[in-house]
Amino acid sequence: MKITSAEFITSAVKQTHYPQAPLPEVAFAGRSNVGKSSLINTLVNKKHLVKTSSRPGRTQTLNFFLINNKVSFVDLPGYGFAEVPLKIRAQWKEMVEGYLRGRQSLRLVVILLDIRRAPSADDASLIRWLEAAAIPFLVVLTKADKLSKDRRAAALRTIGEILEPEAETPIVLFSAVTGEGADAIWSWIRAVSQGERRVA
Ligand SMILES: Nc1nc2c(ncn2[C@@H]2O[C@H](COP(=O)(O)OP(=O)(O)O)[C@@H](O)[C@H]2O)c(=O)[nH]1
Ligand SMILES: [Mg+2]
Repeated sequence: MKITSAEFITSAVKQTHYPQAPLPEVAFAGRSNVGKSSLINTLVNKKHLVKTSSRPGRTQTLNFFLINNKVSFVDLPGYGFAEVPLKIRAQWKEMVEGYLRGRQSLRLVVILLDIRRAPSADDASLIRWLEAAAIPFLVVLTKADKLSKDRRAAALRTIGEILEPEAETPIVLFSAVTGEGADAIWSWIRAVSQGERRVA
């Protein structure tokens, strides 16, 4: 994908602060430290559009970006960080579920999972929740460079079976180090940006 522009628009915690007149939107979700900022930066060919953090679990806002004046990206706050107190978790849930449910321009949620780990209860519950809300999603396995080809194939099978024993979940392998998978993710984004959102 040729990137002509990629810029930060705004941070928001509630609906009245979201950007208006929105373009087709893609949201990125995953547990803290999974590689979400690195994925977005790779997709837009910018090293520092989104801050990569050595202090995970800090960002508790929805961050909106405008790409090529055509599609909007939303960096959702990371979840599943053990030290986050219950009160903050409840706020996360309210903020993120409110966004996912209410955002008419949302076309796709990209769910990031670390290829080396089994999906957590939080990962699984997000996926079940999106299915129930009929919101399209794509699973991206991050940090693929950390595994050999054989171990990647095994991880792909195992994670696929855990997430969706019966149906086919779309899963893309990705590495921010090699850029592998970025084109495939852009193909999905392009496809959904052109279509209408499924309605529950
Ligand atoms: N080897 C490798 N490291 C990665 C990859 N993606 C992210 N990381 C590292 O994982 C850590 C967390 O990345 P970050 O993008 O900040 O994660 P976020 O908290 O989900 O936004 C950083 O140290 C990154 O350099 C990847 O594809 N390969
Ligand atoms: Mg981040």
